[in-house]
Amino acid sequence: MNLHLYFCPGTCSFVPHVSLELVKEAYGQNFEASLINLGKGEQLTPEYKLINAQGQVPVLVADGSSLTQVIAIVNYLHEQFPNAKIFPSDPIQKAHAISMLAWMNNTVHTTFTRVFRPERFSDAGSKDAVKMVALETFKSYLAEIEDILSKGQAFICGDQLTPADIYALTFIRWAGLAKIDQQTYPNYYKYAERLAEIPSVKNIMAKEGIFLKTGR
Ligand SMILES: N[C@@H](CCC(=O)N[C@@H](CS)C(=O)NCC(=O)O)C(=O)O
Repeated sequence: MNLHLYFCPGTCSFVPHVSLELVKEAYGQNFEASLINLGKGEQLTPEYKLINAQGQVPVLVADGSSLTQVIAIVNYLHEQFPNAKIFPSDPIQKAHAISMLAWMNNTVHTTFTRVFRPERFSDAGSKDAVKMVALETFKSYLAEIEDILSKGQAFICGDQLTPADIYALTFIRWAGLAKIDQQTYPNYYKYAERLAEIPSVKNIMAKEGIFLKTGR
């Protein structure tokens, strides 16, 4: 089948990018990946808007059908390629993993968007305040993740890697980019180091040209 991902390095599209690598490892199913440079506004071109009218990455075009939203994409890949073990096969464990992923996507991520692009959520006079409040809220979410990981489990939802882990890795990278000291979260950082050595994750980090350590 034909799978084509539109991604931007280090953004949330990293999550389905790693899922596609798991599919490739398990099934030998290749995928194409096209880089959309968000910094240059390539997500806003008329050509890209035909692929995703919302002007965002990720998009997965699967046999001509354009899928958007991280959760929908990774769930589709899991259903289509169960042996890639993108989610646990047990329904309740899978539901827990989707719950964690949804919190990351609709709460943690959207908070960080206010740190990175406060001008979209404020007028000129309130931009710095919006950014400051969002930064503190984002840190509180990082602390929640640190708390989960301090309990000694291998992955955020137990003993299996899920897309929530890849999102967590994305957030600790974003933390460094926002000049938050990544070492404030020692269990989280050690876990992220371990994740970055998993072959599928390592391959996609190399392909996107991204590193765990960001900021100073
Ligand atoms: N809820 C969306 C979030 C997508 C999203 O926020 N993508 C960001 C990159 S992390 C983006 O494309 N931003 C471009 C822009 O906002 O101009 C999803 O799950 O796909």
